Amino acid sequence: MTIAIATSVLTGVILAPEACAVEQGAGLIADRPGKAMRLWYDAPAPDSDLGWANASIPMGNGYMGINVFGGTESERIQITENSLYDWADKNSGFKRRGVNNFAEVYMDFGHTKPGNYARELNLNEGVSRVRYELGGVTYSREYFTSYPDKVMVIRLSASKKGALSFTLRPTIPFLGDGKSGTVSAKGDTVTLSGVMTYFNIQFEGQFKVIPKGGKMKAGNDTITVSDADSAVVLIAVGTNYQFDPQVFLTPKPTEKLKGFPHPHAKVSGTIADASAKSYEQLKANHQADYTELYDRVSLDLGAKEPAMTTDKLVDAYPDGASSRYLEELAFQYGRYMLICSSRKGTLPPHLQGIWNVYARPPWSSQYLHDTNVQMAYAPAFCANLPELFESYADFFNIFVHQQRQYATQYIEQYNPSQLDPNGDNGWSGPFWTNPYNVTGKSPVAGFGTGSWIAQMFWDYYDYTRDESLLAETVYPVMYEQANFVSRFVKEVDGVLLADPSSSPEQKLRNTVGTTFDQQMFYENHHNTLTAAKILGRSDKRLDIYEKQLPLLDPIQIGKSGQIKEFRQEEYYCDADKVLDPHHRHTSMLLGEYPGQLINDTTPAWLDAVKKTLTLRTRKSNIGWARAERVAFWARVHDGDEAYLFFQDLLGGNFLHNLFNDHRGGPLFQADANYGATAGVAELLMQSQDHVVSPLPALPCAWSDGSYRGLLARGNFEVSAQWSNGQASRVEVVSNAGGTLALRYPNVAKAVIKTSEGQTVDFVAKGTDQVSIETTKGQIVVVTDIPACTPVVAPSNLKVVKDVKSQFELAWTGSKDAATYNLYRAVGNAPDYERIASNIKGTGFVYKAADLKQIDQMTLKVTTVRADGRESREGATAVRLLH
Ligand code: FUC
Repeated sequence: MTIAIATSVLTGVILAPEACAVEQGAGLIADRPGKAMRLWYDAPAPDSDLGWANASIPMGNGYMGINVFGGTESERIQITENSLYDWADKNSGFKRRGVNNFAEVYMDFGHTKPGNYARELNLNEGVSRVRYELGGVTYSREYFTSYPDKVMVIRLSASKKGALSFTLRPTIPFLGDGKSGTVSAKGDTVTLSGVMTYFNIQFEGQFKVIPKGGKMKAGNDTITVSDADSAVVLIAVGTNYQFDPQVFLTPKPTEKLKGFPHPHAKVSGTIADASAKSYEQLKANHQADYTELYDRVSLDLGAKEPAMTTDKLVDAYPDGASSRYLEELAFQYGRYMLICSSRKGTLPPHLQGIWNVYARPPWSSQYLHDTNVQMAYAPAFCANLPELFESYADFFNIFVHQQRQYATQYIEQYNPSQLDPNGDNGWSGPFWTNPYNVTGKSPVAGFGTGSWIAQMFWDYYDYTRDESLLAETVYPVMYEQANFVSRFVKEVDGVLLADPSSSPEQKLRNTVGTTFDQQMFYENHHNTLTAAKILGRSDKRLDIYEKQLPLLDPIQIGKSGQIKEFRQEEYYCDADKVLDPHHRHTSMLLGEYPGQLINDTTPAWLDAVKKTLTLRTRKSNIGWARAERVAFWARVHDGDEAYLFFQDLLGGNFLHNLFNDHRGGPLFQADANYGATAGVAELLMQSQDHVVSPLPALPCAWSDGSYRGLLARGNFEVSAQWSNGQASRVEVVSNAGGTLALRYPNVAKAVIKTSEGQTVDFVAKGTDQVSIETTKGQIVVVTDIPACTPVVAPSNLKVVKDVKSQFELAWTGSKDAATYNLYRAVGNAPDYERIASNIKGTGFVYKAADLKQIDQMTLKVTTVRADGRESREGATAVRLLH
């Protein structure tokens, strides 16, 4: 196989690191460069809100989000700074005040009707470019946003000496309504400064021009460069916001930032530091930082860079021949967006990441914890960017102070007998926050939101296995969350339930023990206890968590064979008339994804997940819900069904600049961008039961390909190469040492060596799983994996002639069957017990002494092929005692 070499298409826009051709089997997958990935267009983005959402190019460094339009008469650069926040008015529809557009910056060139126009965003470099010709001169611009130097850098050049002239014109949008400010120019710098009054936010932006040749002249609020050879523009922005609990604990809005210094000194210092470096130094700093993150993972689905512009590529999907390239691009784009929007020391990504053009952004650009924040961080772990989570972890640690106060209030209100009079009641989960306020509970989502937040912290440890991180950052968050939950749950019929309880966004609210709350509570109690063991902690509360864990009753199977969302549900979605059977939220499945509760060791629950997903249908057109279902289906090993949702997302929700359109409008929400990346990662590699499984749900459409560097639990970096759907090579880098459990059909019959070619000892569990003791830094290479054709399962299982003490089963046979096996799972049991094997026909009469006592059981029949291999899937049916 040859990895495609990208060519510079039509435009002559420079394409940096090009992938080189690598023959199969030659060298490690892990040593190969990533494929050239870029978005490109032959026209600027239209100068409008629609152009912003659909066509502008997003950039960012955590300190600022940037949208570049690429105009030639006038360039427009829109800047977002996530702490610039207006008061969040209520009752005005979903477009509410919140994050406010920081600056609109124009560079006027007056270049009309240029030729050979092209602009691009190169994901390999984290650099954007514009290039066109006019009057025999080629004009070029290069843009990047640097995290280490905290600036945006723009270099403008012309192919002819003295041909570059422009006026830099920064402006403050939405002045007047709660926002005041001025723009003034002096020497080589334009300064934009003002106040957003509700929270008394002082803001400042500086724009420094460094021309080469020509003349420069400052006007009132502009700088004009004439007849220069080239120029560099540096941009730094800031506010007086600080990561300090005071922000959340001070009730009076105007006093939240009291005592924090005006950003002038900080912004001036940033500009001074950056301007002491050459353009090349700044670019090298940026690229060292950016590529260290971006280059960890590559994906090759066999696509070549298409000759069409990215807008046409998006419109052509899914029928176009270049669809694989768009799929690869979407995967890397989510990683790119997370790198732009989630950096330590800066606010985490909100609903729109770090990009907002409005005064009234959708849902205020808040942090919503009933799916959106968690989805933003889903790719951080599996797509090998774990340290980007620090942005959220630091933010959490300033708002948790307020959440502790709420926790005490709620225990007082809902379960006063469990109150700790000294206020040690843990923290309760917020539904939404913004940089200044955090709400308490909301019946829109249950208290499980807190444990879901804690799950991200657990994942941060589980994917990195850094014990000091566990002790300092992760364990306290999980432990305190378990503290709250342990006091909040109430005993009902022998189990411990959330009361009140809701399932996110469902209209049946304030009920008891929703699966959402119970699953999230269960996972956090479980993870807390695991962490305590690792750290050697013991105390009285841990004893309580341990006693409570088996009573948290996380999974209930309904009469349709589904995972119930509500305890009162019998058949799918019958708990109340207000419920929508096609709802975008599928929160009863979060134990399957992104959780770990439902996995390959709980096959009866996995089958119930599949049933639930089938009943939820494909009708929801919401971007993030489609992304989430890619992952849900991937975890039940149905890559083809998952792929349908991925296609729905790319074909139905992705805009020309690959921003996700939440539900038409277009209404940009970043969650599905991050979620698409995570979903693709789940198709290619999973490890929820701490067994590293390469290619667990490969769609047929991706018959050949390779990936490099996906991260598994245990801090194993996994690379794989496959053709005709069959893995030819798997490599695992053990970053933390420890036992590597690896699952792939026939892996125990493969050649397993170190990267130096030494044979590796392993313990086989059947033919499809091996265990290897690894040392830190060791690379395990698996080759010569004997091909395995999956066994076709039977279908259409039915219970017929049921007379209580016995019943008959009938099914449609499989072409692969030598015999069949029959299993049952009683009630809510996670696993099946085998009740018959070696069945020759396609029917079975089942008699058992206990049949009259069992109200509900799930039956499953599987195929056994002549070679002894059993089908992974089976046909299932629910038997109810009538
Ligand atoms: C949740 C979701 C919606 C939307 C909103 C911002 O309420 O249910 O689909 O993403 O957040």
